[in-house]
Amino acid sequence: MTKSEELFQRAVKRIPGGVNSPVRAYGSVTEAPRFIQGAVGCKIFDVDGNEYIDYIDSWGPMILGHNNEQIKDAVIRASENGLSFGCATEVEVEMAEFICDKIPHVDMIRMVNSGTEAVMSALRVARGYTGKNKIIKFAGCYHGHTDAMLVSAGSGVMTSGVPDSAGVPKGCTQDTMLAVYNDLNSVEKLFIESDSQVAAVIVEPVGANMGVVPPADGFLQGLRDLCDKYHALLIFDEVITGFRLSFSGAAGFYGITPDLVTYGKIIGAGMPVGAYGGRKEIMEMVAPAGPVYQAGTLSGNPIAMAAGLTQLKILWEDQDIYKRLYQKGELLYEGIRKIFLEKGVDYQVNSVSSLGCIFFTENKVTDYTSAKTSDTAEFSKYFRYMLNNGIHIAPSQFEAMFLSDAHTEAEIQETLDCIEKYF
Ligand code: KE4
Repeated sequence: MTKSEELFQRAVKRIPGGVNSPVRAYGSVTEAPRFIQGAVGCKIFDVDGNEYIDYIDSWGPMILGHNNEQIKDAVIRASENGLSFGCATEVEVEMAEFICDKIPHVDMIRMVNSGTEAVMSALRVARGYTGKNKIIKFAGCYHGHTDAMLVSAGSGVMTSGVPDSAGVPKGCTQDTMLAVYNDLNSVEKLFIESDSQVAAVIVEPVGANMGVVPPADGFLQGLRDLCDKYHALLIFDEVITGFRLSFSGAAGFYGITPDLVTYGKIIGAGMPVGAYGGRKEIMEMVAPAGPVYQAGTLSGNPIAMAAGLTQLKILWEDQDIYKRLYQKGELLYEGIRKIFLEKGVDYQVNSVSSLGCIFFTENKVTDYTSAKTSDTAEFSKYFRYMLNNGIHIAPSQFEAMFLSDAHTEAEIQETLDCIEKYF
């Protein structure tokens, strides 16, 4: 028995499913999860001494690669003053100023402790600001596990959400309406049906939780126009794309201005940080400045701020990283497309810059319904082959591969060689 297997046997006795977040359990790929000892750069090491090229990257935060020296030093230095005070600190002001000075559509920002908290809070602010209750989300988009967002029908448009988790009362999702990603008509239909009672449309500007689904040309601008037409707020959930596609995230990459934006992952550099921000007149609704309540014991934690601010400063000062990430993405995903072409494999490869994935379906994947035509059993076989050949990808067909600045051409070529051998 491997140490990972032994740890998993112990874990399942004390932690639901043996993990602290479901996807880590490898449930859909019928393997015992690898327990990780450590990581550096683009490599990750499990407790049995196996080394992998890592494309999970902690689900996105490790854009510079694991265990970055400057970030580690900043955490150690900050921890020498104490771990948490529950009081205002200078680094929180520096973090807020740094982001607001550099991202045009963020006048004010509030730190929280996860992407879920950022989304939950942004939805509450949108409702408080507009005085409306309805929220439009897209089937297949994941915005964390706040009750109102645990609605994601497979196909078609539903005009009122049906919870897809136990424990979520209908009342929590009755104001959540589901549209079809990349289908502006499905969105306008909901605006009309709800008699313009929509507070906000929330969208992953690049779908990355149904696998990677890029926005069709005009989709994001169309959402912007519909929100203006029906007086709703446009919320970009940039927990994955924020500071990844550009320093201003997908908003900067595609040139679309959201009213509110949510962040996670990269903003904390691996420490528990989320944030939401936007126009001043909206954000001044948030307590104690305004009537929308939101709070958090560890929000703006000084150690987490030291880590996140250090990472953001590195990204800001070396913006060539975004070109490097784009080029690495082209190398990897175009490389896979070339292999499929040569081998007559008719699976799909969707990508946007450093984000991408293989869909095990011959259908073009443009939304949740088409994503779900993927053969997850075939994916599971592929996952196990890659893992056992030293390539660590997400244990689910409906996740993204994450490239970091630490991945070099050598690792990308090693990955392509492995994929070529498999297919
Ligand atoms: P967290 O609460 O997990 O920090 O963020 C929730 C969230 C919100 N919005 C988007 C677009 C997200 O992708 C996420 C979380 N992403 C998943 C990966 N698909 C986190 C991994 C996990 O759940 O363990």
